[in-house]
Amino acid sequence: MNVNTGKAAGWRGVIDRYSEFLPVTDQTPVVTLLEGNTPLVPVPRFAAAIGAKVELFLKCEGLNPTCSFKDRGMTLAVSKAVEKGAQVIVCASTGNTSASAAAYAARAGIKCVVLLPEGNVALGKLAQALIYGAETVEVRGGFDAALNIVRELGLTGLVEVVNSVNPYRIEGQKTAAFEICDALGDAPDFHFLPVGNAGNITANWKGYREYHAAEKSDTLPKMFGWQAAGAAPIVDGHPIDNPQSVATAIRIGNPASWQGATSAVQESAGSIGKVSDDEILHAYQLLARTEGVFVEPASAAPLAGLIRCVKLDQIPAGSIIVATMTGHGLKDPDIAIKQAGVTPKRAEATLESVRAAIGL
Ligand code: AN7
Repeated sequence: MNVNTGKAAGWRGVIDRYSEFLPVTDQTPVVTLLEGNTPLVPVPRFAAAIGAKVELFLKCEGLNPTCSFKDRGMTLAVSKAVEKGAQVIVCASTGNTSASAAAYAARAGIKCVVLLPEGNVALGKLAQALIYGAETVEVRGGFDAALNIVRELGLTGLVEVVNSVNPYRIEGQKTAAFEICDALGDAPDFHFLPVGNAGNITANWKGYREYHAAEKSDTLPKMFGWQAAGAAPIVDGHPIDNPQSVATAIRIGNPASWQGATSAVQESAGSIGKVSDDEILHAYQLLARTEGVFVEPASAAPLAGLIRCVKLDQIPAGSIIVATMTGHGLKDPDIAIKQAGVTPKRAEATLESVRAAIGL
């Protein structure tokens, strides 16, 4: 079967689609799982529920091959690693980077080593690293300590680091901004997204600027980044030793792309704020119930931030807002079950018993 015809024709991943903006040549061996091309979903019921008179769209990055935005950067980082002959890639991760690295390494037929903060990685993400066959090491410490070890491992020259300190990660991730502009016909007025290691806010802003410079869009958005209150080094102005949040993805105390985040916010006249775990979980559940969109807790941070901005009347009516939903809700089933706060009702396998259980 020719995979370039029939059902498989069309989308061939972000490197194929946006190669003119990426550091690739005809010689680059493209390692892809056909990531990108994610839906930009309008969510008017959620906007109404929070009293926002805006046009709100969610860039649903949980619909990538490993269910997070990380695949955009990983396709490029792994392709470039293979191009230069690397045999082993390595990363530290709160879970999504490791899931993505493990998948793309499997796809490329190379080895992958992931360092995870012990006890603080959501179940779905751990399952991914293990099933894709990555050498998985739980480190007794947080993400920041694990990233320091990975940086040192990189200096040995024996492995290729695929954390976002690898510039190809940022290059690949900027394609999300291209897709948003292509879908809307221009940049939105505001772009809201969660901030952990700060690679994604850096990447999206780079994407908007490059598209604008190439005259593919006429405007630039204001970048609004959101950290979890217990893990908000950029907002608080100093690294956090023991970051805490229900949103384990963004439990990061010393972001690698701190400077990139600060520049994005300053250059775009945006801001970085912090939201509490309660605010995150409220937005998380409200989104699921008003729109049927299930994201992981970290992705709800920008929605919690939007709720706050609307209350403070900081968003002009009629604004076009995009919020990045960075990861799928199924990544972290434990939190969903806990937050829902109910267990299934029980019934005998009879009509009467089920009718009694549901009160119908
Ligand atoms: C769902 O996987 O850092 O600010 O090691 O998984 O670019 O770090 C994950 C980060 C937001 C923050 N939402 O993005 C990792 C990791 C989700 C995430 C972020 C992450 P950055």
